[in-house]
Amino acid sequence: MSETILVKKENGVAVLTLNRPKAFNSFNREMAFALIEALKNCAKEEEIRAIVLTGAGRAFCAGQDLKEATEDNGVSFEMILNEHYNPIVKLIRTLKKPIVAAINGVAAGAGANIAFACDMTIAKSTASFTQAFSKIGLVPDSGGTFFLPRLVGLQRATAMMMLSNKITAQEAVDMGLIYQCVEEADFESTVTKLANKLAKMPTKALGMTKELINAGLTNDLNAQLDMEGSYQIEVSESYDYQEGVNAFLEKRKPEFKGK
Ligand code: T3D
Repeated sequence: MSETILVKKENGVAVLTLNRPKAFNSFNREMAFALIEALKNCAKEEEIRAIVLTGAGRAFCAGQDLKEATEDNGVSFEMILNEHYNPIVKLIRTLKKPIVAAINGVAAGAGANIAFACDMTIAKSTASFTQAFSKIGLVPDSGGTFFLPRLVGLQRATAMMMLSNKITAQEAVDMGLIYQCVEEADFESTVTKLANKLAKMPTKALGMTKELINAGLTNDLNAQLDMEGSYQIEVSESYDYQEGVNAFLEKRKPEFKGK
């Protein structure tokens, strides 16, 4: 495994750390492929029931490595989009386990949009977000034009994407862009607590919830109600549903197995 992604597995949680701190964890081809591989492994490994995505050093991720993008290295924009960012965003959305983005510092360009594609995004109070694309004459990618208007509404999303202003972690929470903003001293413990909690929950139901949320972004109400119905019937046959109901009736804590 490439050193550009550090992988730590503990208590059912895989922590994936973007690890190119000198370049603010911007994506080169090696790191993009390593992240894809790490996400695919997390999807396959049954014992992994929650994932944390974070960055090493001062930044979360500054998006595309602009040095690599402008070198004469045979890597085209088409390859960068089709082989790096699009697969990463699709994997994040289709992986049937919760993914927490732990934003330790600035998240820019594709780095910001990858953070917004995660299931729950928690940022250090000193972290910030910027679309960045417009400042270098590009359009947003990595799902930004899909997720941002849905998260914060058309006006704010348009302003963010056209102006590329820096948004603080607290502003991001206030506008519904991310889940939580946490003081620096409490950041790691808050992320660990949330990830450990998610890893002990009924993973099958959480994965299916994620699929429903994905579908709800484009379905009409009838289609969504039908899908909820069939998923509820399916999940009612799971081990964890039996365990959840039994634990409730027996007034004890459930011990979910994730299936
Ligand atoms: O092929 C394609 O390009 C298509 C794909 C596009 C996807 C994208 O993500 S496009 C957007 C690319 N990202 C950006 O435009 C962001 C560029 N970076 C910045 O605007 C700023 O660095 C930040 C706002 C992220 C942080 O600002 P600040 O003042 O805290 O830090 P800094 O001093 O600008 O950067 C610190 C170091 O990180 C610096 O290295 P140095 O000079 O100390 O050796 C800087 O060069 C490096 N760095 C930051 N961003 C990138 C980067 N190196 C390479 N690529 C970067 N994107």
